[in-house]
Amino acid sequence: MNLVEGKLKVVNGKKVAIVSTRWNHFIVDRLVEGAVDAFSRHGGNDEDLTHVLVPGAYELPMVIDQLLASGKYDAVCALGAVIRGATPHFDYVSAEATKGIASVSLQHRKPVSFGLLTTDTIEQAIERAGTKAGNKGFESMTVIIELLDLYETL
Ligand code: INI
Repeated sequence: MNLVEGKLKVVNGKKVAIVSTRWNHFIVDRLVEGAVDAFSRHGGNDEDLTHVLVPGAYELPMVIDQLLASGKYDAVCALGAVIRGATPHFDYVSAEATKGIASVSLQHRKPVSFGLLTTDTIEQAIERAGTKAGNKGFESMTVIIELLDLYETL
């Protein structure tokens, strides 16, 4: 049996963009720190990493689309936090962001990881941003690193 899998080592020269939201920046900035940490600790060079800020999660897909259409990036790590609170806005924003992120990845045939927290409370988001449930930004970047290597093989 042939096993095909990606290695957890940054493929040399691959350009990665982190796209993160200003919304909930107190939490999302921790995800960005985790993603940058994962990139450098898996052998990535600082000059191969670009950070792009967008207003909110709703804008993630359209900006990722622009970045991938430019041909300058091999993969995108999308980071944000949509927190339910007391508004139905949550459902619209999180649904559009989720669908859009999956869709741009398929459309451009490039890895885009889903580092968007969708939680009921701020506490749940904080738990996933470098406290008791780890750091989803770090995890999202390790997914990108694995997929870049896997796509090279495929
Ligand atoms: N954007 C977020 O990234 N997180 C949220 O929790 C959020 N809530 O709750 O409304 C949010 N809304 C803004 C939205 O993403 C757009 O930026 C805005 O609607 C303008 O298009």
